[in-house]
Amino acid sequence: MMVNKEYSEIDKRSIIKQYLSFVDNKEFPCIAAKAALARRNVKCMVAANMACPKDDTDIIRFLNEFVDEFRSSVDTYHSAAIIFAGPHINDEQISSPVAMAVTGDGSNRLFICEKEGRVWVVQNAKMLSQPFLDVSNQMVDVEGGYDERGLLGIALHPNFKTNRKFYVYYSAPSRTRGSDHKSVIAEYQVSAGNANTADKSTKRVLLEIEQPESNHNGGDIVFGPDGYLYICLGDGGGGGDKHGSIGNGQNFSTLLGKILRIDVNGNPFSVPKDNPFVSVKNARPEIWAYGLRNPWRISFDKVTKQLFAGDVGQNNYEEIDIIQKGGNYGWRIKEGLHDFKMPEGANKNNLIDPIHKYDHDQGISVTGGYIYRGRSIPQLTGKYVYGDYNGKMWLLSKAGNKWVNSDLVVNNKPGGNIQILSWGQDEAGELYMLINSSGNSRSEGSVYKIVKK
Ligand SMILES: [Ca+2]
Repeated sequence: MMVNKEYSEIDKRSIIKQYLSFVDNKEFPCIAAKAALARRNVKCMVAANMACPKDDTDIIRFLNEFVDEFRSSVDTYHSAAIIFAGPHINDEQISSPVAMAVTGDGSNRLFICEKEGRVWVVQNAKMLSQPFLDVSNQMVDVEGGYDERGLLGIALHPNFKTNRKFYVYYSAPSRTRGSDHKSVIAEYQVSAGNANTADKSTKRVLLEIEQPESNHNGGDIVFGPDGYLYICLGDGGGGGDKHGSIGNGQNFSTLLGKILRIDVNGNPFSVPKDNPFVSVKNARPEIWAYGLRNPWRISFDKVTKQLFAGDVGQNNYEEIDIIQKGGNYGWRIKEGLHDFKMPEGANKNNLIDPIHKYDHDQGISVTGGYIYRGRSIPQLTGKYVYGDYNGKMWLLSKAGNKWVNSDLVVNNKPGGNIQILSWGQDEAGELYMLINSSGNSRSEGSVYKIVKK
């Protein structure tokens, strides 16, 4: 079914109403497609041929054609999910909150990582006065404003409730020639006598990765539903994946430009036997997926168990990927869907395209989020909520085998220039947005909960 331009001057809104009423009457199963159309009936600028779609395939094709046409003809549209942010957890003490973890022990505590090296506990929307952990003296000096190094990730052991173990990713000084710093994955335990303090004497280093540049460090660490730890590493930085003869993203002998999967219950860790490259010669066995530039924030959907990643682009395209075992996500062969710089000998077959990409007229650096699985905002259920460093927020809705993007409209979004640094998800599946607000002398960090209006 084609968008019919002959209709472009007639009452477009009524066409859409007819279409939706058809959908309603037939109890059409494609709820996502219907919702996507509904969101766009506020300002309709295109007409559509109203021959009735007969099945899911038709409605999805109709929708995709409609959406493409619509996007090129209209500058604003509205999301069905009208929500707002609050309560404000903290405005004074946190600077650059970049990661959040929850315990799963029913305490509803949030562990918030400050890039400069401290972890704070938030309980009942109040931040405790003493940090849970401070690793700043083991780190490189990190700028509070723009610096891609720092305390970048935290993950609590699946058996945290009984073994009190957790893991952090931070940027430490390196004496290795050619290194700017090294990424460290370390284990700690919570103090036996105080659930809100880490015992620094329990530190155990699992992995150290030399970093040739200060940027593109990935840094998110997340336990999968399989109990293994997934670790994000960028391509080594510097721009254009320029290190080595073929860059790092397509090079199996380095952990850079990859998502790793390890078993933390080893000495210092072990590699799961079913990792995809364990029997490939000269390949690092920790690799789970490759061809990534700077995976910045990953998450597992609580229901489908799929792994979502935001992969930060070079100069033109940001992307969202669903990460599969052994998958090649294309960098530096491609940036988004477009050719970038083909490394000699690289395999350009079987690249996995992003489920969504956007141009740099929309944003500058993607911040991967979560599939919403909370209860308080049913309109968001099953949708991937994410954002950009420039402060924009979107959601991706699945329509057939495609993901359709729309603006996430937030009622009382914090004012001024905000940078979305990260997202969090609590035990109940509710979402949090971790931001910096610039404009002051120091970057002020805040954590917002996304709640229903
Ligand atoms: Ca890619």
